[in-house]
Amino acid sequence: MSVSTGSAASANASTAESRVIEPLYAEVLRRNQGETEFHQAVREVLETLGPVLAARPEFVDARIVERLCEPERQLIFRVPWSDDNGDIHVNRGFRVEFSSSLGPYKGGLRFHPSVNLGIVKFLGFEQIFKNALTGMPIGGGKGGADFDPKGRSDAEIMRFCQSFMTELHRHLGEYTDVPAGDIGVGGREIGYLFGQYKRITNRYESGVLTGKGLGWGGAQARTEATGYGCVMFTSEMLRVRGESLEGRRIAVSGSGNVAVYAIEKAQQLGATVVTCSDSGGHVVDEKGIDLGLLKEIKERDRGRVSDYAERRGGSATFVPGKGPWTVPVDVALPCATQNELDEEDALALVRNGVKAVAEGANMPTSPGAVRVFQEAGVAFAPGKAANAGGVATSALEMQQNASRDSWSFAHTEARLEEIMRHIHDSCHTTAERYGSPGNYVVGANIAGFELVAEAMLAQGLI
Ligand code: NDP
Ligand code: 2IT
Repeated sequence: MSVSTGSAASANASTAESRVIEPLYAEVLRRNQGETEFHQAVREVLETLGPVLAARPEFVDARIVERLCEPERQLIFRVPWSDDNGDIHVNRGFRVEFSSSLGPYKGGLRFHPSVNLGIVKFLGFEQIFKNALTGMPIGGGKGGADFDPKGRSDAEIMRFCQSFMTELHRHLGEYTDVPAGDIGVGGREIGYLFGQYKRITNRYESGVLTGKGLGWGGAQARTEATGYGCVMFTSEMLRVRGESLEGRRIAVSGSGNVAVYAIEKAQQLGATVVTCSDSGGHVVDEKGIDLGLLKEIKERDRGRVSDYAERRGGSATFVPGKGPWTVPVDVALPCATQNELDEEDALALVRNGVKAVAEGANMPTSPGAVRVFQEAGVAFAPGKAANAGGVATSALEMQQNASRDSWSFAHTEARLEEIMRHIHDSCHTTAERYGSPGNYVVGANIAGFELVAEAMLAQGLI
């Protein structure tokens, strides 16, 4: 495929924008009212597709973008459960099966009180392009519930997961739809969900869920993969600029699965992570985060980062109520949740000399903040590229399940590294090819879109 360059190309791209993209976005707003995060995710992708639609009119004729903005299937269901006192609660469960062009629907489940249809759709939409970028045979989907796991006992979590799966199981299958974890869903929840799926279906179908325990079908390095992959991607961005992570100061937000393993890999590569956070505030530890202590508090005790400051003693302070973005650092890795880093935060980071920002979370950086980074020449990696290591390793887990095999940690981590390098390079070269060198947002969106669009064209009007 060839792409025309120069002013003719940009004129074509802006024609495609006004003829195709603007009316399409207006239609997305009209049909999905109130779903602000979904609007934001769609807008960010549409804004970058002008050049590829100008170069490939067959994508426009086949209405690929319109079809991609409408999920293939959306499921919403009641999840009733009883707490330890016997009181009954009713939550709302979701699974949005967005695109199966490249493989079975694949994407995590989020349990958080903020979950609603718009959030699940934004996550599912992003997942289509992210999963395409991995080069693995996986389509895009996402799900979850507006259930708040905080403060719930193991028995309550188990009953909730069982009720959730009692409804969802009929829509899943290793060739159909394969969920995994996300916010509020980790190894414990995947265990309860898998157990209930197995019981209802009477099938030991390992490949129906990923993020399983290592003794029963889980993959080495899946727990670490998202955080590790995000740091590997950052390292590649710096390498292109003739720099490295060694000796760098890093800010990580969040202290969950993605954050903890981003910290671990950053430390392995010789960087110092000086801050991390949770929804209560952030800790600053000038000696560098003590990862053993953080894991004990977060993974064993399900505690707070304020406990970290207390237990760490002298070197750490807890700052309640705000994110970590005013701490001077070279690299920022937002690894908590959507829209957690706004324009003001971005300006503070730029003032303090930040060189690279990579999204471990999904859409943590507001559109205004992305602009601030790009205008300041900061290397910026969008989540659909930088956090794709998690889902890529899920696909490696599915591969092992399909062949009833299990690989070593070193082998799996090496595969992850290869995949992250491949994603980096395809974003980088695609951005260059379409006239936006160094713009990883353009590169990720177009590279992911091209793969999905080609498959949709080949598979006919479905
Ligand atoms: P966890 O539940 O393990 O951790 C989430 C962390 O983010 C916690 O520290 C939590 O703090 C914080 N957080 C959540 N919501 C908010 C909020 N509204 N405001 C401030 N802080 C918040 O989730 P993960 O680490 O798995 O997920 C983090 C991000 O990474 C999400 O955006 C997720 O979609 C994305 N992601 C996850 C992947 C995975 O494999 N797990 C793969 C790719 C992306 P608190 O405990 O106080 O709520
Ligand atoms: O956002 C994500 O990519 C995830 N939560 C992981 C999805 C998966 O299927 O591993």
